[in-house]
Amino acid sequence: MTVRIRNIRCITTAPADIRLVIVKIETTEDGLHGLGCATFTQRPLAVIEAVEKYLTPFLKGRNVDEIEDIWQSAYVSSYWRQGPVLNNALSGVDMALWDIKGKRAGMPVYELLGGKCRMAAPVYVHASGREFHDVAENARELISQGFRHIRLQVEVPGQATYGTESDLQTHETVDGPTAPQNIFEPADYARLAPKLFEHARKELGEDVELLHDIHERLPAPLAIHLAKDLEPFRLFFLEDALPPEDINSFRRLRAASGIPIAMGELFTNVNDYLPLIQEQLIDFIRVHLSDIGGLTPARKLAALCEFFGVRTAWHGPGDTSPIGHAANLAMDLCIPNFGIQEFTRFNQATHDVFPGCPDVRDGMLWPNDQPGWGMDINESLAATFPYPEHPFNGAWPAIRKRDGSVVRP
Ligand code: GCO
Ligand code: MG
Repeated sequence: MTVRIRNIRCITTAPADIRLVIVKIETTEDGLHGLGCATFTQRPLAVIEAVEKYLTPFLKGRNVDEIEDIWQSAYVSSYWRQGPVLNNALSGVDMALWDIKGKRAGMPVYELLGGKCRMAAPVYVHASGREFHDVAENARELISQGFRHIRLQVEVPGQATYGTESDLQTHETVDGPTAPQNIFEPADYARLAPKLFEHARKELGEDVELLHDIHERLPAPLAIHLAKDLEPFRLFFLEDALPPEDINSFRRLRAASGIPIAMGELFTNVNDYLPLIQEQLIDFIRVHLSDIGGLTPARKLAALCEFFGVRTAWHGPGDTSPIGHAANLAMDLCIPNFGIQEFTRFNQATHDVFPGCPDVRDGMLWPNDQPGWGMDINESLAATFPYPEHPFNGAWPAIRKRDGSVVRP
């Protein structure tokens, strides 16, 4: 008998103090529901509106089996498309439908996609600190826990540096460029980062894979310089060397340096990946699944990358919900061109709210092999973790140079 969408609604929760949005699809079959990640942590309220005011009425009554057609028709139902709000809304629905399909088949989603070609997904985790010494100590601790891939970030003294505690969300209390509060000088950072890796290689040796995220904070000439300066330290990859607005400069970066390049967590239009893949200007594709519209577009991109020797490194920060991590993992397990999985460990509250969270062991993420995503959400517990107070409902704070000009995130 045809199973239909009975209702689509959003569940908000913040068990790790990060605003998550989960989409729940209830069906006409008793007890059968699906969960999807629609987390756009800087604009969660806009996503909820997009789901509940637009997709819910549009999709109520649809046959849950028709994932591709639901994706295609919902995608164009806004006429203008490919932005993070609508893509996240669509992702919530898309992932929830894959979850339902898996449950109906009695299979984990990776079985629907062709089955495992690896038993678990090697992950990278983050080490950071105020001084080189702290970063190396944190990395050493992670290595002792079995991790083999570590991303290193160090604070530029006194500056709001991505990936470190100094980047905490301080909000401007004056407007405009007159009195910058979160100061960041790209050139200071570009001089410091190679020294961190020199120190880390001395301290940690050669047997660990090291990664770094520029987080789009450098203009192209500085990014190219940094890429060259980092070459001796044999990085696994260098991430977001340039902002999405500057993808043309990847040709210059590629020509100048042999460093492995990862790019793409900020793209929301899948077509932006095409020149980078076709021209082999990157080695790893970074995709925040919910920001491009879910599993349906992501699996097509992964297949495209396979033909160009580009490997995957799906985005896995704390603002990917556990459902989003489960979707990342499902793809990691069944695609041949998997590269690495970024992973942010779940705290106990997150495990409690999302029973079935994938498990990390021996530096790898393991599925629980249950149907669908193999996960659920405890809604009454989720409700006990409301969004933390925030003057702008989660917005990213402005980072500025000393002269007051805004620096990209
Ligand atoms: C990463 C990312 C994140 C983003 C965050 C934005 O590589 O993990 O850059 O830390 O900054 O997801 O909300
Ligand atoms: Mg990043």
